[in-house]
Amino acid sequence: RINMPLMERAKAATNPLAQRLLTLMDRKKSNLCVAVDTQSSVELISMAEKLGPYICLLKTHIDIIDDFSKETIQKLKELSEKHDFLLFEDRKFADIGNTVKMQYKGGVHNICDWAHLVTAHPVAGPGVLQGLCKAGLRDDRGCVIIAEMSSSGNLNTPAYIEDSIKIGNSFGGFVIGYVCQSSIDVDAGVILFTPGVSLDASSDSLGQQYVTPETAVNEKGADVVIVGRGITGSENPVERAEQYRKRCYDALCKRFES
Ligand code: UP6
Repeated sequence: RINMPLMERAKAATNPLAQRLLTLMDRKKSNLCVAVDTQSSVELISMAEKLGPYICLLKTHIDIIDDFSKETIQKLKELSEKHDFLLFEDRKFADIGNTVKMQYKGGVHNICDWAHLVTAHPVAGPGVLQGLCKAGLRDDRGCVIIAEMSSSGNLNTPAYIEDSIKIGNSFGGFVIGYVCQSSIDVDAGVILFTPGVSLDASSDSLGQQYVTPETAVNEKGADVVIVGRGITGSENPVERAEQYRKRCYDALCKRFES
């Protein structure tokens, strides 16, 4: 998996959305996911418009938006099509199946209607995925399991990570990959996502820990690199996004060649 080019991995993928994302990454030469953690929908849309050309995924925390409306979602959908990126809502579902089914499909956010991908903690067991599947099993919907977090003092032991993968593997039609901090052993068509990446800082004041794009790709096995404040908090987010895109994609291509 580690050294296989994206299109070979897309062919190996059994999950249609994993196939679509790997192909998109190859076409756009981007394995960059930007995390736009803002409370303003105007800012969210403006970042999506500006950064769209450089990214494969736009990661949201839709529940932090103060002025959320259906129009926010309509614009995100339009920009996702215009700039060829997928929408990734980092909801981190973690409850029993019956509750997450309603959290996914209901409420003002109706996440299932617009987010191609969502995240889930497997701490509650396979029920979380059964619940999500009940609401959203279709070809253009998928889930990324949080196997290991980037924050200091996290409770993700090696046994937890291993068990997370077992749960994820048993939902191969819906789970396209894992958020993790180490090069875990998964099939070629499965995608690893790594947050905690910055060129400016090694940590924040609330437990986040950062590495460079090269460390994420080479040492942590990242296929998709997730960058938030390193881009959105900079003076020129567009220039910064292109810089991260290039560093992340070059590192990935070097990995294929090694
Ligand atoms: N995130 C992490 N670490 C994890 C899982 N998710 O940082 O283990 C998410 C955060 C945030 C983004 O919720 O949206 O990735 C990282 O943002 P940052 O680059 O600004 O720290």
